[in-house]
Amino acid sequence: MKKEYHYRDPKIEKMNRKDMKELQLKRLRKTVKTVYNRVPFYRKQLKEAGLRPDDIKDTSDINILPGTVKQDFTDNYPYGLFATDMDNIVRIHSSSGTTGKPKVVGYTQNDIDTWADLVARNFTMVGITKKDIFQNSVNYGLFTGGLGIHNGIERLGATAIPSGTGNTLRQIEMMVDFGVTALHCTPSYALYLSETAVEHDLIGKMKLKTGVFGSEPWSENMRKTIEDMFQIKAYDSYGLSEMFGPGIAFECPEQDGLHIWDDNFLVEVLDKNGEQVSEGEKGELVLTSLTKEGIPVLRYHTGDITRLLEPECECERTTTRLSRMIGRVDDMMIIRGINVFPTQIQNVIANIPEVSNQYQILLSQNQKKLDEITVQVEIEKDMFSDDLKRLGEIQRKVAEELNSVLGIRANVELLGYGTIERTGGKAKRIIDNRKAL
Ligand code: DLL
Repeated sequence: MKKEYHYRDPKIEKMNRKDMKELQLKRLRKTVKTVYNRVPFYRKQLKEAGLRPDDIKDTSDINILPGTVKQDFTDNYPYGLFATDMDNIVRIHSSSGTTGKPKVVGYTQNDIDTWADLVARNFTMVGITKKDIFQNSVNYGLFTGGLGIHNGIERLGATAIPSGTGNTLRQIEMMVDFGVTALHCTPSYALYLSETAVEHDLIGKMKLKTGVFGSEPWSENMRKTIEDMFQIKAYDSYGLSEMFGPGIAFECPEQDGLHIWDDNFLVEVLDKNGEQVSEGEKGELVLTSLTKEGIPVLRYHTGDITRLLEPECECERTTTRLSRMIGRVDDMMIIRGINVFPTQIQNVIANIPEVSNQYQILLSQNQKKLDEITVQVEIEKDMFSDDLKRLGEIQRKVAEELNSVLGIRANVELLGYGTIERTGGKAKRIIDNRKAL
């Protein structure tokens, strides 16, 4: 018999705001005390700000606490932010940035358990049960998406298939042969898997019902495409290594915003001046961990842009709710004065049937040192690539749509179907050639 765990606690998921704030305050005070006593980096910052743990009297006092940024992880590489002896650390994950040393995160056994509970809680929310056969098609290794999701599947009691990435046709065959009902991977890999399944006429032989996708930004139109191709429901899953990994925020069956688990994280969405935005407004997601032991983190500036939604959800959960991630602060392009995120471009091309969902953005400078943007997009498989007149029409259509929806003038290049590399990891969408000049 599979052991039953109490990963699901409706009392917590639907807790009233007052009780939740009390729980958060208790946990926040404990977290601040721990980092003050055990992490020299935080102790120094708190002392410089003239703060002691007892100064935290209310969750709103969060805004007097110092913040943490990605650079602090690299500066304290590898173990400088750990709040416990290595004897208590049972696992390490790491996530590489584009420059410098990777971020290293450590987990106590309690952390591994809390994280597995969170992931299992998310899966339960979208109706996945221990009867499901769950394929995890992401890289198993230092990336948190492999073991993090895997532990959640096992915690739930579902059957885990740790298929990893690569050999896409074999992945599809496994899904058919093993009767896979739930799938986790990046949204871009989901597209590739679905294209391959359609190509080999295997969709009809699948039992897939639920897809859980995350680790990179994706658009609403891309969701529709994946759902149509696989004939499933597709849910957005958000997370980051600094806060355990996947399982931090997750959609419910309403597919209308992500629930972020207030019993584990204190959530702020801040504008450029560091002020909390109002509902509906965009800002940077800033998170404070409330239950982590290995690396508790105060006010982590995730670099992810989201919107704060009204907390009331049809599903009756009372958590803070966020829109899907719009993009990263560092991925925002300013093109002739207009702010554009890759997801917005993705959303436009996902609506044009003549082109595939795969795209790349090239940034360059012209002779006058003005920024130029080129969007490379693949024509759909069944389009004839030798009909130049038709290709010209498609090219113009993409350019016009980008112009009318986003207000940007972009060069559009059409590529043959399958030209842009498909990977099981995070897709690289922006190639910035400006730095090379
Ligand atoms: O990507 C953890 C994860 C694994 C999440 C599997 C979901 C599924 P990192 O490698 O540390 O951790 O990257 C974290 O990825 O700050 C976001 O910029 C981006 N990201 C993660 N999920 C989403 C999402 C994992 N659903 C960084 N939408 C984050 C948009 C996402 N961006």
